[in-house]
Formats: sequence, C-alpha cells, structure tokens
Amino acid sequence: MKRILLTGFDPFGGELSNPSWEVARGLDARLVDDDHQIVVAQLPCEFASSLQILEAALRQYQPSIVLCLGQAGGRVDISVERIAININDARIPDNAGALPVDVPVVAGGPAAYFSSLPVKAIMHALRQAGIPASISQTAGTYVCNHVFYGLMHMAQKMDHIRQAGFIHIPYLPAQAMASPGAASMSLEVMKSGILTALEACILNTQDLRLGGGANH
Ligand code: PCA
Repeated sequence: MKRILLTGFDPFGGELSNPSWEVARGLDARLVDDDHQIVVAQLPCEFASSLQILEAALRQYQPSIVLCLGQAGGRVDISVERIAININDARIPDNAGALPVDVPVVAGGPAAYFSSLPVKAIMHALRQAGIPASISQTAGTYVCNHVFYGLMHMAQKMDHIRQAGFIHIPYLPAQAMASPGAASMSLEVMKSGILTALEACILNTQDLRLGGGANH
C-alpha cells in the first residue's frame, strides 16, 4: 500500500479552527484508488517548527504523494498552487510570535519551485465534479508558502516522493459568519474535493494542457 501524506495547519490569526486541518483529519486513513492510503499530520502555523514537523512526517511515512493544505480566507474556490517562492514576508505574527520580513525560506536555495502535482488535471477534475477550482499563481509569503517551498526543497532529495504540492482552501461557513461577505465552502464539499484532487494525482502522471492562467 502506497501512502499519501495530507497535512493541515493549526488555527491562526485569531480563528478558532482551520479548515485545512479539519479536512485532513476528516480524511485520515481513507483509501484512494485502492492502493493508496491517506496518512495525516497537523502542522503548527509557525515558521520555525512547521518544516521540522513536516520533515519528521515525511521520514516516518515515506509517502509517494504529499499534499499540504492551508486556509486562504477570502478566496472563493479550491485553489491549486502552481509555484512556491523562496521568501518569507509575514503580514501578521505566526503562532510563536515570529514576524520574518524578506528572509529566504532556504538560504541559497533557488528562487522558486513548481508544484510537481498535475495542477491543471486537478483543477479540471474538481470542475468536472462540480466544485469551483482554479490555479493560483502565488501561495503568498506567509507560513503556507514557507511550507510549500520547504516541501519542494526536501522532496528533491526524497526518491519515494513522486508528486508534492499545495492547495489553498476557503473558509468554513462558520468562519465566514464572522467576516460578512467572505466566501466559504462546506467541510463535506472540501473533503470530497480533496479526494477528487488526490484521485487526479494518481491518474495523471503527466499534467494536462489546459488554460488556467491569470493576469495576476
Ligand atoms: N494559512 C496560512 C498559514 C496557515 C494557513 O492555514 C497561509 O496561507 O500562509
């Protein structure tokens, strides 16, 4: 049985929950396409420790697919991240109080890494399933991008990892109640969407060539 590592974050920024962890833990132990099983890890929303916890989970589980999830409050759909950049520039302190500004994730590392997930195939599969989805050209410069970049950096040296990347998900409805006008998506739809995304990863060893560009 191959393993899929699915991660989510602790709540941050005064929120009581984080949809990324609610989705990940809700999918723990699920089988995907019969020969892959989901294992999960909860990452702290902290620059300093998040990648240590992720690295420990990668070593423990030796997954063939790694999908890290994060909350993107205000985004309207499931956004499949295309690129991780080598910069931390925090707008608010992380859960440990750290506020790095213009510090590389990995000193001396390349400027960016592309996701090795089939991002267009994932977007397409989600839309086919009736779940709003898009390609995102930036995961921001906070802890999510930090984890995404660190994941891609580590994955280079871990032969067991076939595909790795990051998906941002919207607020849960309960969170959006506190921010009138903000978009949200139900936990059930997001869980089903992430399962669909993982099936698309297994089915598509090569990405599809579909439009998914943006002007920003
Ligand atoms: N979202 C934040 C960090 C943790 C999370 O769930 C981000 O987008 O950087």
